[in-house]
This record gives sequence, C-alpha cells and structure tokens, in this order.
Amino acid sequence: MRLTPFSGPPLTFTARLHDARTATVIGRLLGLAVVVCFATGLLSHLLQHPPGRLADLLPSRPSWGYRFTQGLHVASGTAAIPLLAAKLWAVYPRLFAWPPVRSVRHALERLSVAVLVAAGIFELVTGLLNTFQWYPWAFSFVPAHHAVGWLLMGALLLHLAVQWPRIRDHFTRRSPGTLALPAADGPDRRQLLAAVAAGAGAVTLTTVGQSVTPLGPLELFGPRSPAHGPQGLPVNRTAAAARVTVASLTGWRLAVAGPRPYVLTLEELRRMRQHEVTLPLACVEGWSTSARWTGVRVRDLLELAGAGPGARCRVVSVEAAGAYRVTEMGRAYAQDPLTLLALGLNGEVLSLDHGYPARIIAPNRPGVLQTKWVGRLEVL
Ligand SMILES: Nc1nc2c(c(=O)[nH]1)N[C@H]1C(S)=C(S)[C@@H](COP(=O)(O)O)O[C@H]1N2
Ligand SMILES: [Mo]
Repeated sequence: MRLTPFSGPPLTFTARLHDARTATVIGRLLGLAVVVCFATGLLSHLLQHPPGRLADLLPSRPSWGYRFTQGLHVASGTAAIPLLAAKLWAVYPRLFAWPPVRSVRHALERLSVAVLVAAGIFELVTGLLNTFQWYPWAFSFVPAHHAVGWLLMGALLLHLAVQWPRIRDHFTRRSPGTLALPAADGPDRRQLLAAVAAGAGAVTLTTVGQSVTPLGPLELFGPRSPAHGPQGLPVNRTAAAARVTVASLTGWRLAVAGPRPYVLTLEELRRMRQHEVTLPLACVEGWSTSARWTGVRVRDLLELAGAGPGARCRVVSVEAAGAYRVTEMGRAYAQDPLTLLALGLNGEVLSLDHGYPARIIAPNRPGVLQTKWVGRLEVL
C-alpha cells in the first residue's frame, strides 16, 4: 500500500500484517462479539423498559434466562475490547491513505467507518465504566448506550455491505480476482492472531467469574465478586445510599392496594404461608449470583387484595428517591409461583442492605427490578 503522511515525504507501507486478511480474520471475531452484545443488550433493554402491552408478554422463565443473557452481554463486550484494539491496529495505516478522498463514494465510505469506530469505542468505554458504576460524563447512561448501540449496528451493516467483496473472498479463501487459494499464513500472522485470541481469552477468563460462579476463583478484574458482601451477596445500592435506616423503618407496614386493600405488619407477613426459592440476582452490570430466598408469594398477596388471575402489579420502595424506587411487573412475573416478597436470604433475616424488611425476588428478571425495602404493592 502506498501511503503519504499528512506532511513529509511519501512512504510505502509494506507490513503484510496490516492487509485485508488480518482485518477480516479479526473482524469476523469482533463482529460476532458485537452482534451477540447488541442482541443481548436489546433483550436487556426490552426486559427493563417493555413498551406498553408487551409487559404482559415477557416470560418469567427460564429463571436463569437474564443471568445468562446479561452475563453474555458483559462478557462479549469485554472480549470485544482487545478485538477492537487489534482490528484498529490492523487497519490504522488506511487512516493516512493518500489522497484522503478519491470520490464521493469514497468519502461516504470513510465517513461510515468514522461513525463505526466512534460508536464502537463509545459503546465499549461506556459499558466498561458502567460495570464499575463510574459515570464520568454528563449524559444519562442507559438511553445513550442504547441509542448508540443502534447507530453502531447500522454502521456495521453498512461496513459489511461495502466490504462484502473482500469478506466473500476471505470465506471462499480466494485471493482477490483469482481462483487460486492463497498461500498458508506465515508464522508472523499466526503469532499475531494467537496473541489477539490469547488477549481476548484472558480478559474473558479473568472477568466472567462475576457471573459464572465456578470460574469465580479466576476472577481478577470483575468489579464485584459475587461472593463478597453481606449474606454472601454483593450490594449495589446500600441502605445508607438510599437513606433507609432502622429508625426510618419503625412502624413499617406493607400496604397492598387493589379492589380489597389491606395493610400488614412484618409479624403478620411472617405468619403467612412462607415459600423458599433458589433464584439468581442478576445485576445489569454483569455480576450475578444464586441465593436461597424465603418469603410470601406475590401472587398470594395480590389475590388477597382481590386481584384476578391476570393481574400485574406495581412495587413501591420506602426509599425516598432513586431511579428504581418504583417498578412494575407484568402478568407472568406477578403470577409466577417463584416470585416472592422475600423476608429472608440464605437462611437469615434479610439484612438492611439487601432490602430489609421485604424485597422482591423474581425469576428471569434484571437486578434493577428486584426492588428492595418494599413498602407498597399495587394491583394493576
Ligand atoms: N429500592 C431499590 N431497590 C433496588 C435498587 C435500588 O437502587 N433501589 N437497586 C437494584 C439493583 S441495581 C440490584 S443489582 C439489586 C441488588 O440487590 P442486592 O443489593 O441485595 O444485591 O437491587 C435492586 N433493588
Ligand atoms: Mo443492578
């Protein structure tokens, strides 16, 4: 490839490793990671913000569903970081191609690559920092990460369309323009690709333990190790951060609103029929862990308030302010026998940080919707 830097004499870029084959081999791995990340991210968004009537169609099974898909979302996004770095390294000489613009078509092509790269970096950086709950920016994470995800997917499709001839040559293992098979890859390319694969494998192995419990001992960089925290479970928002104190809970009652509204003390709740379920708490930030929960079935509480079999419900926390103070659950969740208003965790009374005196635990549900410090249920 003949190249000219922005200033200075023209130079010829000869390194073979920056050729189309390297770009395509790394690109297909990166593309796979990005597509998996996008699909699981959309699913997560849908579960958290179901549009209108769809709320009742969301399934509460399999109970481990969200744990799996969100674990995959964060793992594929994490693996995409070294892959994107390698891909950019493979193609960066093109940034200095001369002349910078050859035609309108070429200009549009370069513009689409600029959008692709910018959106990709934005998604991976904001996603990574979100797993650390670090938000050094002024915009709101969820809408921005969601919108740029679509932008990235659009730019990726355009890129695949533009690069299609090269991708096809790669998969049919044909050198461009000929029917001959290319020579086998030399040791330099094999080394490069092995290093990229090792890098992606290493970051995955050292973070995925946050959601895959058996790999927990390998976890080095996952921000929240699921084994740490009171009662064997991490805490995202502490009672102190939510300004919930033992004093503020004196006189706590559970109010259930519906056709036959009623109020229960904690003692009365404890005298109701108790159930035990083993369900994961799966945080949208990627960590998840399974626990034993005991408490009263939400559907029993709703039925006592005169709710019909198709009822949905709204859950209100006593927390004074916070994005997750009020949540809603569709029919499948509200009626699932595994959905509890939990009073106990792993054989103990819920700790204040885990939502004492009562919290929601439901199957196949994002952690953000497992409302803590519940004070009120409303039949919808
Ligand atoms: N009222 C209330 N409930 C909440 C939250 C919150 O901020 N306020 N955070 C949620 C989030 S993001 C998660 S992951 C889980 C974590 O539960 P844990 O702290 O018991 O592990 O609680 C959820 N319940
Ligand atoms: Mo969370």
